[in-house]
Amino acid sequence: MKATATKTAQEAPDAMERFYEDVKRLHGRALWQTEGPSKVPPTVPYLWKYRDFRPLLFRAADIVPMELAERRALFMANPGILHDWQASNSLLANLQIIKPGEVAPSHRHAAAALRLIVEGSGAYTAVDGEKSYMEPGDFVTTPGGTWHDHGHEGSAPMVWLDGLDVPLVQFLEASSYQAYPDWKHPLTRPDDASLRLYGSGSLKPTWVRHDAKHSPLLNYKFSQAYATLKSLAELGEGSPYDGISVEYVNPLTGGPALPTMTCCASLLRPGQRTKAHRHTGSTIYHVIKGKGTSVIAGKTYDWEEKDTFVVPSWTYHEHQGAAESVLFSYSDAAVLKAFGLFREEPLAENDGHQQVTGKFEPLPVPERAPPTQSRKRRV
Ligand code: 1HN
Repeated sequence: MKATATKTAQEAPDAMERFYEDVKRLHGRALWQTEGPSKVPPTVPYLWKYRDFRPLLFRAADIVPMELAERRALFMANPGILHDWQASNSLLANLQIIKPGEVAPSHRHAAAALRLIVEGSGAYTAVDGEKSYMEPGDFVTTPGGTWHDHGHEGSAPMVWLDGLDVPLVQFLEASSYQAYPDWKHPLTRPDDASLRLYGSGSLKPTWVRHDAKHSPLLNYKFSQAYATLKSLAELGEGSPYDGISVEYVNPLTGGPALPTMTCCASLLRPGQRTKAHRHTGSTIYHVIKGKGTSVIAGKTYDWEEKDTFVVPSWTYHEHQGAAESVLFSYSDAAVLKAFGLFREEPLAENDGHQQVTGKFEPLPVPERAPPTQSRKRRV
């Protein structure tokens, strides 16, 4: 008996097979059977062209009634994630169209949402009883758990990008959804009240209280963000990796505007090229203005105004503006930073990678010991 117990896996394959079967029967798994954390992430870099999506959105506006859709939205689905409609492992990105006179009904969900306005004006998002009127380039928040509906009081269809943390919330099995019993939640506060209370960023009204985890500001106006970026551009190049880049923050705490999503606007001066780096967290970029190129994992993506693209976690990327460009981005970095999981590193010169020409030469894979039977995936 003693001799059998000290035999290696190679010497006693039948005993190992029987052992694994016994473990599996109990819904157990031996740690050394799995390949551990080396799972390849499914998110792949991808660019969605607005010029391809726009005709589909307008067709949807013609043929899909609001009563059927609730939100007339087309998802940008990552080609690496075959089983779902998500843009990355943690984030959704979709384009939504609303026609003049329509109201998309009130509902609330645990997932947080943001809007980045793409075209049109005259529509509002109402959040917990406050209307916020939206214009192109505005960044509008719908924090998790808040009642929200959209209505359009303008004269031409309006389109925006929705960004949501739905896949993350689903992964945590923390999802919830509730439709408002009537189509429209009542209005309880003056229009754009949060903008008037908190829009200055540095002057805080002394008499109001806001204890929620999310920013009290519902609309970060593009006019203000752009003026700030232009003024900062006069000071220099900004971040080596993102250009002249600002984060949309909670004016009360300096933290992220939404607890789960880090949202930024970055200006690239004409011809400005950033250095390549990689960091944890998947990021969705949307081109508010301009045109240029990003090199992601060694492949070149040519973007123009209103396009959307995704940079997966831990993937080298760099940007170059062919004209003055403004990129909006949202990522799950807020979550990673809160839990010590955010890591960042520049593309080191001479480390075997070559990202700049669009060719990607990965580091030589270090020699590893050949897998023994005990390291093989058996399930
Ligand atoms: C949602 O509630 C909206 O309220 C848009 O406009 C897109 C995608 C998935 C789940 C909920 C909205 C959404 C969504």
